[in-house]
Amino acid sequence: MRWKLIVLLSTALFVLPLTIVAASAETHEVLMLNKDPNDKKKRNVFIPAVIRIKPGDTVKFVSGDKGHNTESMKGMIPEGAKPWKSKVSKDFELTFDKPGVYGYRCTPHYTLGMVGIVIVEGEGWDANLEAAMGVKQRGKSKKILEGLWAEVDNLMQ
Ligand SMILES: [Cu+2]
Repeated sequence: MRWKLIVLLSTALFVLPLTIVAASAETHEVLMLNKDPNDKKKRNVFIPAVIRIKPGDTVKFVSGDKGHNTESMKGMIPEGAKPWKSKVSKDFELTFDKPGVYGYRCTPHYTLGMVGIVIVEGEGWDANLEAAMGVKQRGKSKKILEGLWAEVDNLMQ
């Protein structure tokens, strides 16, 4: 029957692009660890600390060691983006839709320098960069973030 074929084809044409869009969104892992596996002197780290992803991608924060979490930092996420705060010692997944830079920290270890940055590609992704860089930091995070911003600069070229 010809109409069955037509129904089948139009369904395929409708479903196929949706499948492709869903399949192209990736999940990236960021480990929350007591020690940097590549430099044992660095304690309380997100690995990788800076990550560049596409809109619609998900970051899975993996509780590699207990005692850590992820929390967005005030003034360090794009306008209109939703702040987050995960539970300590738990994995946490977050999908990023809005282009821009997202600064985050581990709540218990912020002053010890446990901070990270997610960069989401897309139009206007540098709109909140200056504001995020200008946020005043305390403790060890001040110095750590200086290094991370240099990485961000490279990744946004
Ligand atoms: Cu921590």
